[in-house]
Amino acid sequence: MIYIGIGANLGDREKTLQKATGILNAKPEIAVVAASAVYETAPIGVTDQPYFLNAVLQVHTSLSARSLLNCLLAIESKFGRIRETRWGPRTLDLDILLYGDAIIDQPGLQVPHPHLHERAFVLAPLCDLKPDLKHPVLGQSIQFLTESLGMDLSVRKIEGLNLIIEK
Ligand code: GSY
Repeated sequence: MIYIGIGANLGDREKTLQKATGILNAKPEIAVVAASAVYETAPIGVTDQPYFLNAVLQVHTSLSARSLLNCLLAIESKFGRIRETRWGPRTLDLDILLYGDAIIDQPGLQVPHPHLHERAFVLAPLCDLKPDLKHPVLGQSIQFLTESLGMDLSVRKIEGLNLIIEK
């Protein structure tokens, strides 16, 4: 199973997450099968920027990891995303977190996502979807990794806000 992290901290963040999920699901080669709750999260990296909305999507796809990445980059640029500042604000961020059990280390494509195990804004929503899933490199479950971060006040689930999945 494939997991994609989705985030936004500029503009109408909720609308962006919803629209991007719809665009992804409208691709014939991709099916979004589940979406986590949406979390409001404190920015990591450059901290002097707006809070993010983050969620995780579970998808099926016939695309290779590289083709999926290219597809995600094309969707990001539709939302006016320019990869200027590495840790800076963005209208939309789409990251491949896990591509089944694949371990990939190529230019521009690292799977599992190299920061997956240390980011509450990824682990908390992923844990909603698949707590028992094992990290392919570390061998530890997503629940274990989430709990290892301790109580994290930087992420807050937004009750009642769910991404709608329509084909
Ligand atoms: O790597 C994803 C972009 N990003 C985020 C994010 O999505 N959420 C939070 N909370 N902080 C972030 N810093 C960066 S860079």
